[in-house]
Amino acid sequence: LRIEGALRSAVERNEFVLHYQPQVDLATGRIVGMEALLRWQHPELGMVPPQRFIGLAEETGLIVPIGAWVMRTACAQAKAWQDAGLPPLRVAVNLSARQFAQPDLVASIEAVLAETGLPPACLDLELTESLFVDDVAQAVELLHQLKALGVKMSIDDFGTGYSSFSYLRTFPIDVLKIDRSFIADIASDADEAAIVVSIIALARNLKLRVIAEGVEAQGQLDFLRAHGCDEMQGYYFSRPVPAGEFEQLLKSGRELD
Ligand code: G
Ligand code: G
Ligand code: NA
Ligand code: MN
Repeated sequence: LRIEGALRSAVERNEFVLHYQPQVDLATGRIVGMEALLRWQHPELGMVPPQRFIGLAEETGLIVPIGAWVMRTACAQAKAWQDAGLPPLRVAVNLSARQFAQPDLVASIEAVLAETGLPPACLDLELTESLFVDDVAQAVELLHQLKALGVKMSIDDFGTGYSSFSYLRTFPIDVLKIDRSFIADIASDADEAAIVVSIIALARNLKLRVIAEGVEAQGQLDFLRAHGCDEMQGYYFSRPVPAGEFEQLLKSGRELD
């Protein structure tokens, strides 16, 4: 309860920050995107991890105003870096079920793009499969409306949810993000390896880009490269970092080797 009250006032009190984690192209070694990840810096509780408040924010509906703040802040940041002459990046923003169910979702994203001036193709919406199960027809319609804005769409945590291959045909998505639980043991476990190889093949055949999440080790990277994965995200290259650090990373021109 205490945490709910605190969460309620966190937006006005400016207690949220975004950290950014690089997404790296495996062919060039360059940073091509970033995922915006929400952090709550409470004056007394300290840094509250998302696992402790995203669920509550979701239940209480507070995720709607918080999510709107995330969207605005991430798009404004991406545009500011473009304007500063840094190489244009895609910014990925997580959408929760509550946000997905808001009747004004499309209009609100359109407004953020207009307000910030970020090219729509630079915004990537991360969706989980669970968003599609309730009403598939309505989800398809919504995705088409989002697609019409020119934004990109990714399926987050791919393979862990209600993976139905039929929606991959009908949904206008651009990217599959392989859940990190599959990446952990790819270098040693034949079954995990087989799953990852199959997801990469599936993405290729459907002309989707594929991003491996949670890459922590050279062996995982070698495996993903050998099997034609497009991009990686994970501690091996960088943890999610505050905007200032991310900017330094961009300016340093550091590449994955
Ligand atoms: O950020 P990790 O660094 O700990 O994130 C933990 C969880 O919180 C992940 O499942 C991630 O998708 C979720 N998360 C992080 N930022 C956001 C956000 O801005 N919106 C939503 N809906 N979920 C987020
Ligand atoms: O659910 P989603 O995929 O949006 O959340 C991303 C989560 O994964 C965040 O909590 C982020 O901090 C975490 N993460 C990012 N890279 C790594 C990694 O290499 N290893 C692990 N264990 N977690 C990671
Ligand atoms: Na995500
Ligand atoms: Mn994920």
